[in-house]
Amino acid sequence: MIRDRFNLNKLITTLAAAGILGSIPASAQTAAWNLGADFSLDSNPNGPWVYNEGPGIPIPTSGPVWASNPCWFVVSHASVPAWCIANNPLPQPDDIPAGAAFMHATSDSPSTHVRTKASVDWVSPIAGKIWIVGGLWLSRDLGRPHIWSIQKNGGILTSARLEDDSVHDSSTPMSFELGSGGRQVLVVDVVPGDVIRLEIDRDRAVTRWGYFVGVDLSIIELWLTACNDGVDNDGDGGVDMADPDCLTPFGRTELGRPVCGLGAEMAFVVPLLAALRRARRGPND
Ligand SMILES: [Ca+2]
Ligand SMILES: [Ca+2]
Ligand SMILES: [Ca+2]
Repeated sequence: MIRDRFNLNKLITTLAAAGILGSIPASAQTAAWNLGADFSLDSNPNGPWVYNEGPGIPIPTSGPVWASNPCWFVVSHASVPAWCIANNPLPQPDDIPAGAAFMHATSDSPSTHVRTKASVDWVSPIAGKIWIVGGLWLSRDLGRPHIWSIQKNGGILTSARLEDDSVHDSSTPMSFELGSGGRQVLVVDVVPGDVIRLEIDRDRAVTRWGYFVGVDLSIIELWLTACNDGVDNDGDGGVDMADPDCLTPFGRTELGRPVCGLGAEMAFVVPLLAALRRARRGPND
């Protein structure tokens, strides 16, 4: 059975009742998905999620591997590529804490995949606007930088190199906002069947070897606000997330930031993301 989807509407109601959200449109209905919270070995595809060994090639086998964690992995290729959830942290000096989703990219050796680029797909069940939010980190610095991209229906929205430099770790992942497309491309219009793909591969110009990459990935449905309406509402030249005053696409104004504190918008988003990540440690575990 597919794990119950995280109940975002319940969180919104709770936060609104606590006075954190201010006024949310009465019509606001939204949904959210999180790679780790939704992770399951029951089937692949798993709801909207598809764990791929290559583009459009779902991995057919699953079981405990890599510190006995639940993984989809390619049995005949030294258990890589793999998509997993860390019920057990990977032993130090690896940096995959309990509760994190992680993957292992392909490697180029006689026993492992040479050509394929591992990815995870989210196939949209909705028509609307989504926000892709999260980031990545290398589990260890072994001279194996990786290249990641986020794609919509095979077209690259944004891409970057995950450097082998210790800057990003599980406590400070490399935000998807640091990709080539900037922040605004992470707000995407979708119709049912659209494929949002996160592809992660070793940097083939540098290394033959893939490694473990921690993956924090959420997809959040948006309702219409000034920070996702496609309009430069305040005439400063920046539209929506390209306007520095839009901290998130939930922002209700493109005008200046609040003078102090987090502001209502971030006060909403910070607990939302924390709850999405915690959802994994619910009673289903
Ligand atoms: Ca706008
Ligand atoms: Ca603006
Ligand atoms: Ca502005």
